[in-house]
Amino acid sequence: MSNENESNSLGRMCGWESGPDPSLHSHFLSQCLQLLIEKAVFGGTDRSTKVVDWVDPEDLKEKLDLALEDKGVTQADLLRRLNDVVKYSVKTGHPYFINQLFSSIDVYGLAGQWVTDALNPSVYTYEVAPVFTLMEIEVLKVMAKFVGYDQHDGLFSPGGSMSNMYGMLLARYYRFPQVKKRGVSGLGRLVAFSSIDAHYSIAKAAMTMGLGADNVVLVNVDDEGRMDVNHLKKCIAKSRQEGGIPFMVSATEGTTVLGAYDPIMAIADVCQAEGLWLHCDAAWGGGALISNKHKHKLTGIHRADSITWNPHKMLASPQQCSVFLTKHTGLLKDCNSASASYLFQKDKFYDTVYDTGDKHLQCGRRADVLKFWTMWKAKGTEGLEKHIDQLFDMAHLFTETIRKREGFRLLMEPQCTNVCFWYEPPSLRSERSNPKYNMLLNAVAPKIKERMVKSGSMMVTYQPLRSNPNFFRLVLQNSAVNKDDIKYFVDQIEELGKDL
Ligand code: ABU
Repeated sequence: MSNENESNSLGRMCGWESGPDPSLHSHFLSQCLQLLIEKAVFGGTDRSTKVVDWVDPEDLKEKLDLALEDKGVTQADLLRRLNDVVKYSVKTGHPYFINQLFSSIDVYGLAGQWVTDALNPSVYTYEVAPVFTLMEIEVLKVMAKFVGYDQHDGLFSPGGSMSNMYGMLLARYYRFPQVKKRGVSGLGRLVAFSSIDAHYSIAKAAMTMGLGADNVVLVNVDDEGRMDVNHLKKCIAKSRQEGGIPFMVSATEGTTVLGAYDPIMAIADVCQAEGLWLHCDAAWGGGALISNKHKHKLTGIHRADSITWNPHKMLASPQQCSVFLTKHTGLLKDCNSASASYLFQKDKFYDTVYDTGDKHLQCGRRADVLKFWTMWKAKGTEGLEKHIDQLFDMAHLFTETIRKREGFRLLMEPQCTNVCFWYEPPSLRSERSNPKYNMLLNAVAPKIKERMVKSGSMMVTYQPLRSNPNFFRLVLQNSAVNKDDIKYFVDQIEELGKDL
């Protein structure tokens, strides 16, 4: 910050008082907002700026002045530190950040996030969060309509992993309600099924809930990464023969790496015949439900007993915003409530049906709904649909671009906005029959990634999968990504890798 700032109120020590005082804090907060607007929001999304200002960890520790000391610093010093936080953080809103299943800055979502933080609510009772309680009910209702549920319950949770665990919790409670009081010891060996490409949170939920990760049976996938339903049937039969008690299947709608959509209708038929709970992890691919053009990918999702759907992924709401929905009304509360008398008093002066907190695992809970509601209100459903359609259009353009470009090879036809591909440098193009070819190709993506991160030119992730050597996964949730950007990604990967 400038010297001029040092000479006004920013030059004072921050002080120990926590209450806001206009004469002490107004200018400081304005400066913080200015920093965020200029350097994080607009600076961080400007194509002429770097996605990341890479510094090795030991050097970054030095630059950040992280030590916490007895004496506080001045407001000007604090602003300098916050400036460094912005400078050295990855600009995940940048159009060239296509590294994870979240990205972009939605300004309306951000405004909602800022309002949430200024109000600092905890959404457990209507008495402390009246607006957010009603807003959650409304947003869940509209999302359930997109799913096709004719009755629903739901909640906002801190991420897709937690939402998936809610699915497993309800599945177990639905079949064995005694678990709530008596615990797991008398239940036998419960077995869940998901595909080998499912998110690791299914295994984590089983670890956390006392089932054990080995009791999540990983079902094979077909050549396009979708759950093999015949193998699912065999796995269920085998598990029963071995004394297991199958109780749920978790289908994935938009797998993390390949973006595959498991066949819901066929899986739902199996679950119906076998008496199993069907959970759909649509954390990533659920966004397609908003698009008339792409919602067919999730045909049959209304048959799921429960669903995970993360607006912070394809719908590009700010982190974090994960929704759990179920068609079984009242089950969340029956399963999770503990009736704390200091929060959920029955003799309140208003209708305590609006004290929704007891159906959650959390007590204190951030109002993740506002950022998403603000975006939706601003853009309308039509705006959200255009956003989704643009993502699929750009993923298609990228696919067609690399299909025609020498040196690029698709791993498979994309189903979602994930596009998985290899870049083969000229030196490898005549080596496909070399027994070391896969080993050599495996080293290409990590090297290109290192170069792109160190230069800050873009960020795209890579991974191996089964016998496939490391390949890139482009993934789009940022509808600011345009045709020029698509060309830039291809050119950039070629430029960084052509000499390898
Ligand atoms: N929840 C899955 C995120 C992993 C990824 O961004 O690839």
